[in-house]
Amino acid sequence: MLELLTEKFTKSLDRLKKARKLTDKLVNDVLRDIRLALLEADVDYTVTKQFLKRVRERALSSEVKTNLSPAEQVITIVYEELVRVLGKQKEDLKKGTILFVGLQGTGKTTTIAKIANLLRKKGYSVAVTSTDLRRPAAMLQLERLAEKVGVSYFSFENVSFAVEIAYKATEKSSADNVDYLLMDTAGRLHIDEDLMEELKLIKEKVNPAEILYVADAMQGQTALETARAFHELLELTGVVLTKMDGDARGGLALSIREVLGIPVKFIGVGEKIEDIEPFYPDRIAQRILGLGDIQSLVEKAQEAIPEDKAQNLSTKVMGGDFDLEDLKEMIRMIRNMGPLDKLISMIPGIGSQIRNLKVDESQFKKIEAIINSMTPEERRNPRIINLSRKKRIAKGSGTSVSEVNKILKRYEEMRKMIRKMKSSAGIPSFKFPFR
Ligand SMILES: Nc1nc2c(ncn2[C@@H]2O[C@H](COP(=O)(O)OP(=O)(O)O)[C@@H](O)[C@H]2O)c(=O)[nH]1
Ligand SMILES: [Mg+2]
Repeated sequence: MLELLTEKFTKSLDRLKKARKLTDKLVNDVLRDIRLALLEADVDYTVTKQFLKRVRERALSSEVKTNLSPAEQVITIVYEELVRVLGKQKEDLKKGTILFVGLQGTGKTTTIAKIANLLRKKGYSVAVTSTDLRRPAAMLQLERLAEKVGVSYFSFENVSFAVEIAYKATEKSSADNVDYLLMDTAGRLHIDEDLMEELKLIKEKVNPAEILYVADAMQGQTALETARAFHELLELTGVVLTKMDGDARGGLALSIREVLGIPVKFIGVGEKIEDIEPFYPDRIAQRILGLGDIQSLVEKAQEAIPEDKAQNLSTKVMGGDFDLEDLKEMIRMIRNMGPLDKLISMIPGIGSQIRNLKVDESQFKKIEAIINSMTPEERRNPRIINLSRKKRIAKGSGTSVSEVNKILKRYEEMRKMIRKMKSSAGIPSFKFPFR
């Protein structure tokens, strides 16, 4: 996601880092780089122009603080302006009926399931319904997803009008005290008068708390015009950008707020139910500038690892009796956090540089298999693992003696490193993993 911008921005800001003074020429050079990067990323032309104008004015004005290096000055300004373009605060969803609209195939139905899952996990009562009568398969898709996520799916027999379903669903949701009713609508390949009329009628009938426009980020600027047409008719309250995982450019994310004045509320980053993130403009700006996204990383870690367990493990590690059982637990916790390549991309300064590195998750599976094939005694005291034990472990885990050796060696190295960290005065407290 956004790799292209991150790469270009990082490169251009690197030039600044080497400079001692902020000259007009330097600022102009950097702005030229940024301009190219933005246009290449498919950011709207007017948005690009205004963005650069603001950065230039501020960079060359007296506002510039002298206690910052030239690079820090410009990076701060670029960061603040990026956040501005992206829309400042993250916006929450209002309770009530939420209507999802957009063209066919953009990810409406999938997004409804993802958001239903998020809201349900927060403890809200959530129901979903579909007004897409033209395609029975579309209704079935949502019904299945609702079941998977564990939220109610409202369906009505013998109803042949979308507007009627919409109305009945809202009645049922107030009778059932539902906090959020997520309503799917039919999509078309292109804007179509009948469909727009239907959406307008639904809006009038159910008076939704929010109307979210679902846009496929990979469609770039053409999506901007479609979004405008929907906005003119329905007054959208927010946008969900899907398929950000596939779009390295991200132009739509930077343009839509500025051009239409509607906030991006969520981004879809994959096909699975969990692959959705609330849109935090400041975090996105940090990612674009190659500063990583530490907050999201920490939140993922906190979700995956219960506080007491992490605390326990860190005490154990620092206590010196770090055994193979602990190593296994550590790997399990890390794997719980999600695909590693996605996590790595959030690490400051590193993510953008090693984006092509494919993390080999099978390595982790192998280590787990090897540790699983050991007896509890062997895990607590790996020193007793002699050749015949190694042979048994290799056989049990479907690996080889040399692979078992490799893991044991790495474990020994880790133990040594931990001991060193403990004895060095520079590290007052070691917290696992990020706290
Ligand atoms: N990679 C990726 N695929 C997505 C995302 N959101 C949806 N999709 C896929 O896009 C396709 C169309 O999604 P669907 O929800 O049926 O679109 P709808 O016609 O607007 O309801 C499906 O194959 C989804 O799995 C996303 O954020 N990332
Ligand atoms: Mg659909």
